[in-house]
Amino acid sequence: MLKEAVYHRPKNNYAYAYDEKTIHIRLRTKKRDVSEVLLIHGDPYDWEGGHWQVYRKPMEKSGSDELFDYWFVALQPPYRRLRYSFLLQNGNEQTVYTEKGFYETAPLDDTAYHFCFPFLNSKDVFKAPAWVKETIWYQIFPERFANGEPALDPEGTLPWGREAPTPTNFFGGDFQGVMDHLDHLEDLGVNGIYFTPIFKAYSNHKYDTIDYMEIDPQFGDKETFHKLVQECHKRGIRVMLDAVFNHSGYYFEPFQDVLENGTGSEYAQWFHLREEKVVTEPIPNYDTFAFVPSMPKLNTENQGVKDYLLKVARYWVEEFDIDGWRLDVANEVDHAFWREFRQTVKEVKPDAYILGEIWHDSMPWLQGDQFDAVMNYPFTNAVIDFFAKKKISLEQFKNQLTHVQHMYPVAINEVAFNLLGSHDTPRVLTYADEDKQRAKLMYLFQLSYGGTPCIYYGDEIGMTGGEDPGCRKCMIWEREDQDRELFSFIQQLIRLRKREPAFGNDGLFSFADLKENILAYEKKSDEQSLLFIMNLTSDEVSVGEATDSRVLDKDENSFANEEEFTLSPSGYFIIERS
Ligand code: ARE
Repeated sequence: MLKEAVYHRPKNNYAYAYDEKTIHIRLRTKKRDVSEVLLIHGDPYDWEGGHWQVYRKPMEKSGSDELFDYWFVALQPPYRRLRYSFLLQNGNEQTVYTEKGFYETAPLDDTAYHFCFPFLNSKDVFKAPAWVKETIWYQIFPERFANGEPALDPEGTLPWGREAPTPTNFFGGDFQGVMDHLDHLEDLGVNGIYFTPIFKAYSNHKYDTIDYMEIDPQFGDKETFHKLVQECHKRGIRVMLDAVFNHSGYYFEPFQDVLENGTGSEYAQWFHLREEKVVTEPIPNYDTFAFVPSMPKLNTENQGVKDYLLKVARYWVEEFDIDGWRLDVANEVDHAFWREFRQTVKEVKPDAYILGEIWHDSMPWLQGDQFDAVMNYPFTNAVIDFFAKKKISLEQFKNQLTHVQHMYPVAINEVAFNLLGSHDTPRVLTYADEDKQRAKLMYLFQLSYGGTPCIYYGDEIGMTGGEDPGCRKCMIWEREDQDRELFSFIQQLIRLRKREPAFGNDGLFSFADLKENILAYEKKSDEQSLLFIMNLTSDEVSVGEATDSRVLDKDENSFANEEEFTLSPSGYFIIERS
């Protein structure tokens, strides 16, 4: 056994409270190195006749990545306290892994040897809003969704969709446009909208805020926004806004003051200035987002900045009843600020969703005191690299996805924001070389996976587009130019996710080994067991299955008996096992 590969550390993703009664424990071992793991556990104060009362519970292998196997067990300690170690076995080999190292047998005369989960305090349980698990998001880039009120168009607005998007051009999308098309969203079946920024800003993307307390005039006013939120809520659609708190825009008043008065400005401490006089060229002498001079980084340690931004955070929730905040460049802002942010928002609306934009491992922000979830780009990358770019093998895909699953506690995975693309990436169909069948398999995978999936506007009707700004084309509203077949396909998947118990978060995901090069995975809930099979090879493949299974008929949306399935290239089956 390779002891060097064995790893466990309480809290974080290895030992955490799943709910008020349940503790989840995970262990990592070298891949295929250990055949059985038992959790040796007990209450630290439970001694009888000089003997510590311990119990053994088998752990299950919950998955493997490239180098490691992961083991899992859930338990409900009666007094909510736990000391534990791991008994690892492989054939005749056996070792006990404790907090103090490895032993031949468990040192049961002293609980100090063992890993410690001191107490399951309710307050520490990670609790994301329950509704998020049932939510299917739709991301709208407001400038490009629909122009419903031409009177608001900024100067130089171009005719809708007539030209390619550039970093600076405008097409006049607005709130009225969104309201005019809520039927489209309802028809698709989504029940959450994530809007990229809507506050007064200079650019077309609005990530360079001028005033966080105002709606950008090209979109409408507060009244229109209020109406929009209400219209969405009437249809059971939640609304999430983008909070760009890492930096302001160039025309944000405090920054204008700083440009004029340098370190003498009353707002000097709101930013990170490096010299008395502030210059933007050749490179800015103040901190910015990336090296973008028009995005000066805000000093979120400064009381004035904090007061202002927290007021903003509260205002839009309290006055407009929004349901969530997506936090831009979330990992470049200090943790203390986000803790206050969470308290502020949850005070007004306890079940508001707080979603950080972080593309990397985000455990430090997901301890329950800052975010509810992050944009799950590691999921995105694995799916894109496998299905669309064909850059990684099936084996590598499984490894990567299993790795992502084990990066976070289960409760966090259930609300992870699982996207295939966004306004920052090429579109799904473009990534897939416009191979629609492949794109369909990606949607099938995304929508049958846990978490909270998000569809980027226009992807559902087959829009294409490369890197920013290519991915920000105007939404196509002429029905004859929309791919309605793709729309129906995604609509159907959303229906299944809502209807079939194991399709969404209630189904426990696990990969299945069916046939080489065939992607197969199971989703199991108490009520249902579904098997998903996809053929990503360029050959026809036949796959056998028991006759008492029911196959999801793609056209009629019903189940029928089949004996053996032939999968064409990019073909798939969803089977309900009885
Ligand atoms: C503009 C140009 C781009 C150019 C960029 C940099 O359009 O072509 O590359 O400038 O000079 C907003 C606008 C963008 C605009 C940008 C700057 O939407 O169009 O780009 O402002 O003016 C990292 C961050 C992540 C960030 C991405 C873009 O970690 O937070 O970069 N995403 C948010 C928003 C953006 C927004 C901003 C931040 C700024 O979602 O839309 O941009 O407010 C790797 C890294 C990640 C990296 C990721 C993408 O995986 O690990 O850290 O994300 O790639 O680059």
